[in-house]
Amino acid sequence: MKELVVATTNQGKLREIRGLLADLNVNVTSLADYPDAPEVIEDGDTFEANALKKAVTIAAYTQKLTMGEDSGLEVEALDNAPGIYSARYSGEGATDERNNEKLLSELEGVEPERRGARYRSCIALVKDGQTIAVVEGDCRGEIATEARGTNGFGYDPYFIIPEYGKTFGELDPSIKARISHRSKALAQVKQKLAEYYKD
Ligand code: ITT
Repeated sequence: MKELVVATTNQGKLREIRGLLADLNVNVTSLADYPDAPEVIEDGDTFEANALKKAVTIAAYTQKLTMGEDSGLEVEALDNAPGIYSARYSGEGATDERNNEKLLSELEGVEPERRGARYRSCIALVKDGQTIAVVEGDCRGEIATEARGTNGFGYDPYFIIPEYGKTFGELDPSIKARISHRSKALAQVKQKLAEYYKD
């Protein structure tokens, strides 16, 4: 079976990517399957630079087709923070819970109409030092004032999709799989993967 390595340690992200690629008949592995892989230092200034760095570093190590995904939350009232720092927003030893606490405290007193935000996802696909694709997707929402629902991961219990009036924490994962930043980026990657695998 064909293998696609996803250069991630984030289980929430991996679960979504596996679900979205399920129809491709590809064995989707991750850094959990390559415990001795080099650590990727995310020192890029953009989602794209970090996604590429993850893919290039891990492709060089595995010698396999590798996907790097870098994503995050941009909040308008916070000048687009936490952005590329979303995973480590609360500093050393950051967890989803602490990141969410920090987000809420930064937005304390900010009225609903100024709580607009978007998730962004950039995905890079690399094999043998060649960049096969670099694509991006986004998803607009608003930041809630309290946690709602337990689905998803990261900031999802606070990320309201206005069209549904519900957070990604409350919405069924099948809806997130249709409209999320990651699903929009992956839809473009899937076209490249289909071409890549055609012979
Ligand atoms: P890898 O680098 O190992 O892939 P990571 O968690 O460090 O894992 P990122 O650097 O791309 O990944 O940071 C992504 C962060 O953005 C993630 O930890 C969440 O805090 C947030 N995030 C991204 N997509 C999200 C989503 O769909 N739902 C909730 N939070 C999300």
